Amino acid sequence: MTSDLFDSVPDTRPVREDMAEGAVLLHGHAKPVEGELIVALREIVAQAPFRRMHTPGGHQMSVAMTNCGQLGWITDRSGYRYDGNDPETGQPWPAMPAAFLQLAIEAAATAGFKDFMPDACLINRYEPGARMSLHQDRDEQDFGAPIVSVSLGLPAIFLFGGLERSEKPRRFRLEHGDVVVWGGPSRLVFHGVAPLVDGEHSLLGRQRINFTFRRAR
Ligand code: MD6
Ligand code: FE
Repeated sequence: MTSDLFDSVPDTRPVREDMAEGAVLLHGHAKPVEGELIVALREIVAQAPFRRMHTPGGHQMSVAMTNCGQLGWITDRSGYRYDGNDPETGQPWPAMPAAFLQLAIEAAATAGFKDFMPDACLINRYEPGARMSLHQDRDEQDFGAPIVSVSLGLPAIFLFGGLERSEKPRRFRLEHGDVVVWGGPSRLVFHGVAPLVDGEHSLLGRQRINFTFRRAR
């Protein structure tokens, strides 16, 4: 590891940034465990490869997805839902790795949500141009639990709106290692991701990976 002062641009962002009531951005929070996360991700993807699912309206998503944990989020012509099995293989989703679970629980606690115990982790892969349109996460049974979102790889612009779709979203840049935790009054906020700008990340290449941990049931 080189530590030439002139090699790196100092990171002057605050560690903790409040986005809204119940929503906090923890800058660089996942960086200390980036290696463990990436190794575990490779194992998951070997069992349950990324795939581009279809919305109920028949559109193919630009973001490719897979899951780990007891439940996985899926979408197809019949709707959005959680399922214990991967529809591609009929097998249970890969187990949630300990490093994932620990990070999610610890980040939630740091943000003030003490008893978060996720049973689902949706894994999103964005290649250049991929985007996620404004949506609410409302396929979970209990909106009392927060969502923990971990970003790795290329940076993205996260669109963070309000409780009505019409509210103009604010833009937050999410970089490698950033963690967003939201719940409480922000749990049903409309949000999305702007089209990914091409680039090259030193660990992950031309892609952004996002994990969202939820309590689905
Ligand atoms: C993404 N994230 O960052 C998409 N949803 O790739 C989400 O849709 C999301 O980051 C709920 C809570 C946090 C999120
Ligand atoms: Fe979402």
